[in-house]
Amino acid sequence: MTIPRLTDAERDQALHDLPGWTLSDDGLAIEIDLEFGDFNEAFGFMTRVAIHADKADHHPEWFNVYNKVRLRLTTHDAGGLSMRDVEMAQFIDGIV
Ligand code: HBI
Repeated sequence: MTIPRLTDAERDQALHDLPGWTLSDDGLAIEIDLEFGDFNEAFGFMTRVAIHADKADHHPEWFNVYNKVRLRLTTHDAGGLSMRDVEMAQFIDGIV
């Protein structure tokens, strides 16, 4: 499925509107490091994101150790950032 990649201007605007998220070194993703009270809270967060991701058919790349979760959002089908990543980041910002 071809999903349009964000323009540089759209990318910059998205990052401006998503505090805490940063552009990856390769420029293809947005990333954030989150810290929760304990593993149970972290995994509960991951469960909510996983359910949303499956409904949205858009899945994060993530790493969890105890109460920390690192997320990377990119759109493989676009070869970089798309609105799907922005929407997923907005969802995440809304539940942390
Ligand atoms: N998740 N992050 C991400 N990027 C994608 O391009 C993507 C996905 N989840 C599912 C998906 N694409 C669908 O197109 C599957 O058919 C591959």
